Order: sequence, then structure tokens, then C-alpha cells
Amino acid sequence: MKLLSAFLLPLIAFCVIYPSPSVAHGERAQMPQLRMRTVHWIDVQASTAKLSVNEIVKISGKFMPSKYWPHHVDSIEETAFLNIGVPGPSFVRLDSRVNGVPMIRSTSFRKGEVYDFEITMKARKVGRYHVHTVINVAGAGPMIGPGIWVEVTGDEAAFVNTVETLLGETIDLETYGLGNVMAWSALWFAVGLAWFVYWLTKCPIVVPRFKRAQELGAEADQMITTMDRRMGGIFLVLTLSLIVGGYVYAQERWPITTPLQTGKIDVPPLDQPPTPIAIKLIEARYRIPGRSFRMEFDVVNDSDRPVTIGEFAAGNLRFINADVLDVKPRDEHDLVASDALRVEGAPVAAGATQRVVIYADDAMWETERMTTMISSPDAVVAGVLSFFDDAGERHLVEFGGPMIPDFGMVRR
Ligand SMILES: [Cu+2]
Repeated sequence: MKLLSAFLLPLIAFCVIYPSPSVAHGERAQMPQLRMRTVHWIDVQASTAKLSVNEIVKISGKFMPSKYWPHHVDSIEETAFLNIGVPGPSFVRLDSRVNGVPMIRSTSFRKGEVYDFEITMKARKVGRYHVHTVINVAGAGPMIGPGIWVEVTGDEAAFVNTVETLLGETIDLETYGLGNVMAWSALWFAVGLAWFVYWLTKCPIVVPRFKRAQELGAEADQMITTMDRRMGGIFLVLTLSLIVGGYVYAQERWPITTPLQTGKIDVPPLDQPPTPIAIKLIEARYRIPGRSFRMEFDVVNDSDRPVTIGEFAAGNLRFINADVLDVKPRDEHDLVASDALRVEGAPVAAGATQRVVIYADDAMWETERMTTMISSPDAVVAGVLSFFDDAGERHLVEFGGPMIPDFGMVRR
């Protein structure tokens, strides 16, 4: 009790009085290492930001499972599922594909490989939603992609969700089988209730009866009357008949059924040439007072064109080099810093190896709570660099390594 009043009550009071600001649905709460070192989401976009009920929105882009996947997090190379995270059943997913393969079932993805995805959804409920891509990893949980605001207007009552079955029958998925579900639930509830009510008519009931049975010990069977045995028999026969009868009826009524598919499906990687650029991280430093990330690399350019860095992406934040790329945030919530990447030592000439230093400076590190990585016992960071050659060809290269915090103190 003393512990309660000394620690818990002030803590509870603090939480009640000082609630943290709510942001969409908690994407900033995910640990920075999980955001930076699990799945890199690249160029995620929605086909529209505003649509009416029954209209289609497609979410597409690329993702790359990180080669720096934390050891304590279950691997994406085991079992994973591509999904969309939105509050409530506000959309229905009509189709989702990775490298063209339908993603109805779970799969696994290889670390370091780039995958193309597209998810097709139909708007169901009116509202404004932060639509996130998500890869659910078995044992590890959801790896959340960037959120895109999508607004749905129109008339919910007009929502149509029909499909044609393999037997050519058109059914409405909003109501299909609902009557059966309700009838069976009501029936079993009634059977359970009747059984309970029967025992309530007996004296003594519940706890006094339990105590009585304890007192009687081996003699407790005496408490059960012939009537009780008869009722028990009736309920047993009734329950078994309902189960068997229900099964026989369902077999007669729907002779052809297929079970839900739970097997895994393989996604072959895209057929693409290996990237001609290799990088080695020399040092990554995060300067806390300046909200500035400084990274130093050795870049080996094996291609026959000079390359420079146009974008640095980490943990769903995008830092753009305005000299190379023109990418503007789609709205004030988009995590794009249009002119926040400074590159020194580039372009890297064809065939050359050069030391390149990049600075990603933006308050997003702070506002998106990425800075909590400095208090992690596993301060390893990872990100993706977009290299562009002088013909506009893009090469995605991942890097990772330990990060050293810089507290801005004068070193002695
Ligand atoms: Cu969100």
C-alpha cells in the first residue's frame, strides 16, 4: 500500500494531468531502431488523396528489408504479411501484390532486396484516415510505413461489396452469412443460459454449493439427484445433435467449400542488375543541438557514369538534396524535408572511389522522436541513399553502422 501511494499514485496522476500529444495512431512511438533497421519504404504514394465511398485508391511504392535487421527482432525472412494500417474497417482491400504476386497469404522477404508493391482498396466509411503501409512480421509485430492522409466523402449506405464466387454466385460480403452467425450465436447462448438457469434452481447454489461439496468430500456425489442426471443427459444429447445436425445441414446446403488458405507463397525477387555502387560507412554522428546527422562514406562507383546523392531516407523520413531532386511534401504532415541534405565530395566520377560526407539537418529528427536512439543500448542506424547518375538513373544503396551522439560540448 505504501509502495502504491509513494510511486504509483503520483505516476498515474502525472499521466492523467500531463497526457502526451496524440499523433495519428502512434507511429512515432515505435523505437527509432525499429523504424530505421527493419523495412525501408521508398516512394510510397496514394493514387488519390480524396475519394468517395465505393471509389478506388491504390497505394504503391517499393520497400527494402534492412540488412541491419536487429538480432533481437524476429526476421522478415521467416513469415511476413503485407497490409494496410487504418483505424477501423474504413476501406476494403480488393487486391495486394508484391512484384506482381498476389499477397492473399503470408510470405517471406529477403533482406537487402528491393520489392515493388501495390495495394488496391475501396473506400467504405466516410472520414479522414492516416493510411499506413504495414508489414506484419510473425513474432515481431507490425513494421509501419509512412502514413498518407486520405479523405473519404459520400454516402456510406450506398457502399457495395459484392464478389462472384468460384461457382458463379454473386454474394454481398457485407451481409453474407450474417444471419447464420447470429442464429448460431443466439442458439448456443440460449443452451448455455438454460443449463445455467437449471442449476440456479438448485439449493445451495455456486459458492455455498462448492463449500458443501468440499465438506462432503468423497460423498459429494450424493448432492446430484436423479433429475440432475436426467437433465445432464438431455443437454448432452441436445448439444451433440445440434453439432452433428449443423454439420450435416451445412454439407447438404453447401456441398462445395474450400478452407481458408494459410500456406505461404513465394515472391521471386525482381530481375534487376546488381547495383554498381558500393558504400562503406566511416562514421555516423548525430549532433543533438543542431539536429544534424553527419555521415561519412567511402563510395565506390563501378558504373561508367558519375553519380551523386539525391536523397537520404531513414525511418520513414526523407531528406532531399535540392540540387539533384525536386520533391515537395504532399501536405504539412508528409515527412519530406525538401532541402535538408547537404552533400560534400560528390559527384563521384566513373570508376572512382571517393570520400563523401552528407549532412541531414532537420527538426524532423526531433519532432518524429528519432533522437531517442541516443539512449538505446543498440545505437546502430541504417538508411537508404538514392544515387543518381548524370542520365537520371537511380541506384538504391543501403548502409548501416554505429551512431555516435554529439552533445555539442567543447571537447578537452
Ligand atoms: Cu498514422
